[in-house]
Amino acid sequence: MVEPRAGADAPAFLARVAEVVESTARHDLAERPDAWPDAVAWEPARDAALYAVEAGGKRLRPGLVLAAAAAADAGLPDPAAYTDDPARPLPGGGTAAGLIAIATAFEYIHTYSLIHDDLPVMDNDALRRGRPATHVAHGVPAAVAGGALLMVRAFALTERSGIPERRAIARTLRDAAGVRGMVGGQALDILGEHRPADVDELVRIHAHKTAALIRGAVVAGVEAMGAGDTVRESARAIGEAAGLAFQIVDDLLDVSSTAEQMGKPTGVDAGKGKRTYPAVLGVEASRARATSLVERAFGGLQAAGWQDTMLASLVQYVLCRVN
Ligand code: GRG
Repeated sequence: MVEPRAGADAPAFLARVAEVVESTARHDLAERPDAWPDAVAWEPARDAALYAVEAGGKRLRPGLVLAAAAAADAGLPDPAAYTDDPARPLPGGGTAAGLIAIATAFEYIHTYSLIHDDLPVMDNDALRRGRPATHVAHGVPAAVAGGALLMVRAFALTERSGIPERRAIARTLRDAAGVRGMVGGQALDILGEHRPADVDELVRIHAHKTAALIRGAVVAGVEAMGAGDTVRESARAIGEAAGLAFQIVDDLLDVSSTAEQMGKPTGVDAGKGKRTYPAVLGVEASRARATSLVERAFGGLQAAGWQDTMLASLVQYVLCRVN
């Protein structure tokens, strides 16, 4: 059996992704949408949105868009080819710049969810990505509006990406972000807080709340390459397994890491009545489950012939990350 790529190159790639996502966001958010009613309302929302995007983060979701695209692009070993040359033509039509716009759209949806998740009416967290949460730095109204702005601009970026498959990608993004995905999972999570959960319920919550967007990022990457149903299904299965593993590792890091490492408070899930994998399964069984999900993703990578790609490195990174 061929060993999947070990993942040591993932952090350097994600650092490069961070640069292009931030530069795309700065350029995009500098432009005032025509529909925005007046500059008084626009500027606080834009500033809050930019503050949240520029605060950092691992940039996993945009990294997955680019890495999945590269895997479907005749197994291009290094998706930095896209970040280094935005004019690079893609096999399915469009250019690398369009792919970067779609990657940024996924980061926008993720960042909006973090802004809203931290609000006093939700998790009420004051620290995020190592900085005061957006509502702490910019006030609650601007944080709510900034999150909404990112959600809307995600679809505007997709629409304008020039990628021929952008309508299919917009559907993938919508399903990943909406009630059939992240919003639905958050609702399930909030409505059930302080009630005991079994493992099936945990999987249901996190398949929607966390895994849907990660899976969507992998699917969107191959869709941008004009992939057919078989490749799309491979991407979906890999993204689903990686996304479920990501949340388990997140829960484990809440137990084992410091706030400095994570850039957000740790050790707080239990006190908030959250249903987490370590609480339901214990630490050892949770780690074993995350490992087995990543192995499942590796099986999918190998079956697709993608074991030596950056996508494989990012899947490995999901398990080995320390923040
Ligand atoms: C109103 C019901 C309702 C929903 C609104 C707020 C919201 C939508 C959804 C919450 C989704 C959420 C915050 C899921 C958690 C996913 C997760 C584990 C995030 C951490 O991701 P990282 O570690 O963060 O990739 P960085 O900062 O590195 O980008």
